[in-house]
Amino acid sequence: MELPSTSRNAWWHTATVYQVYPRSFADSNGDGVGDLPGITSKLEYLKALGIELIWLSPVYASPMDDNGYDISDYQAIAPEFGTLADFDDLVAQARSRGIGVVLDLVVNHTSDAHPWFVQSRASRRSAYRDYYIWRKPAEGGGPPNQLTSSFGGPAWTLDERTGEYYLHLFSRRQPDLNWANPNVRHEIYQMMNWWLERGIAGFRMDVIDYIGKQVDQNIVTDGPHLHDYLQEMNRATFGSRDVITVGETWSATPGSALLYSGRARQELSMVFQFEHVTQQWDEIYGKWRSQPFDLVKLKSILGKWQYALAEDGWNSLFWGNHDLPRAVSKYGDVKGYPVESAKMLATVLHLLKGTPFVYQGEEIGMTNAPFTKIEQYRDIETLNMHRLHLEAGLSPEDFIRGANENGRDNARTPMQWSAGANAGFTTGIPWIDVNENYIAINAEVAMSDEHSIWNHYRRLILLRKSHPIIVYGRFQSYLDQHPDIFAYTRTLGEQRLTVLANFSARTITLDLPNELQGSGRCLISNYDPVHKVDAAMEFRPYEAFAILAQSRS
Ligand code: TEU
Ligand code: CA
Repeated sequence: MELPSTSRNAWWHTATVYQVYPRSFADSNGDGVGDLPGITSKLEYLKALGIELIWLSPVYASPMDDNGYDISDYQAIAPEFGTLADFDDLVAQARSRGIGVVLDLVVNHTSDAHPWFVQSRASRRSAYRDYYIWRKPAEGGGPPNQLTSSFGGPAWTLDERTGEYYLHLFSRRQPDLNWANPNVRHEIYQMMNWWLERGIAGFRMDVIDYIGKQVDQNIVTDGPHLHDYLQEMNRATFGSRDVITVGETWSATPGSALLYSGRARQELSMVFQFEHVTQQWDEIYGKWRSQPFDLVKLKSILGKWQYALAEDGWNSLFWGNHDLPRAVSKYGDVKGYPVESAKMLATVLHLLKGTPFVYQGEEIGMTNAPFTKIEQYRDIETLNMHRLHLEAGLSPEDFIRGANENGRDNARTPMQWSAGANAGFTTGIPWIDVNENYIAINAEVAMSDEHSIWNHYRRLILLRKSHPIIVYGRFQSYLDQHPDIFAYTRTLGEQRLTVLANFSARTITLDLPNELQGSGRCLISNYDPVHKVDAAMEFRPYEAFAILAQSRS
């Protein structure tokens, strides 16, 4: 079969990636914290699901100010997660099951406990001073400029000892590295090679769109040297190896995504783009006051990305991760149609062109945990915002309501393995409360039920491996203005795949355009199989299905 030349020959085009948040995945020793041996013990589970890659959120040595996104030693494992031997064992055991391990590369910043920063702050003349971003106070005192931290407050902290401010775009315990310094870049590349030598399958790159920042011009994302650095990194590290790389880029546009993932450019395999996430945020309060869900907007954004990266570049596909609300809570219907809506969301996403990412627990329909008080939260972002928003006059109840919708911890509760104590996650006291719905929603129940969300994910993951049209077919959207129906086709050669989904809890009847009508083989559906699309179709609540047909040429 003739495949589009721009997207030929990458093994990860047919793979589905599973994100493990180690702290919450599986605890092997009863200390309440998930760990590497815990992950290794669940490889059979992931293999059964059809997963070929695991993206591990950070497991490096860390004071855990931001759950490991603050690294104090890039070449050591945090003791609570295990040892390097445990890591090597995980990689080997995963490989023997055809699963690769992708590490989270957090190199925009380190922990303030990293030896580089300890030396950097010791003196203005330290050899490491220029590893970070130091500036004199503004004239008349105060921070050098108005840049703010993602976790609230100024992005600058005054270090008394040397009388200068250092930059931290996240917590004050996450000082930003100075990528303009070639020594910094060189040390990072060496570290990356050290991990590549250990047999990892690639990197997910934390806020990688920040590394070209030019703080004196107030430029944080997409700085002038960003793509030079990525090309240099590619040449110095993974470029010669067959690995997968995905950049976390909140600022990405279809245009910049082509720079990151264009085939000829030798940068990354793909990026995570967040337009479909941030379209729901408030202009001033961001995610802490979200806007009502708008399917027309969502379709236009996802469609725009499908069209833009059709010939070159590559899309990532995801609904959730450890920073975002649970997909079914955000876009589905947890109260009325938890199973139907979770399957619908999976169907729509996994049949698009790109590489799908599943966030742990999504495959069993885990929901945002309903927290009632701030004491249940652990996340630095939520705790900081709580303080700031209450100071600004918000009521504690209103804050908790917003946090339940979009707080990171509500989607970071332990993986629900069984109906046993603590959902089978730990024999000890979990580091964060288990969602109380684990009796009904857990992996054990899900795997034994042919009609479960889990089995629906398993089928979708398998379909991608066996149907090139899902991997490479040309995307075309329909019914763009319809408020409830998501409709698109994929075409490849003589084949045509029609995907139709009802994003609402209502029964929707509508006249379908000619191009969507016809009959074929039902590849997947969340009600009974549908083999034929008629002019007048009735969609049940959250119904979604895909029909494969020979196209009319
Ligand atoms: O996230 C980047 C990031 O911008 C998020 O913090 C985001 O702004 C926030 O969750 C939305 O309110 C990455 C990691 O995925 C995240 O877990 C880390 O906290 C952050 O970088 C710092 O390393
Ligand atoms: Ca443990």
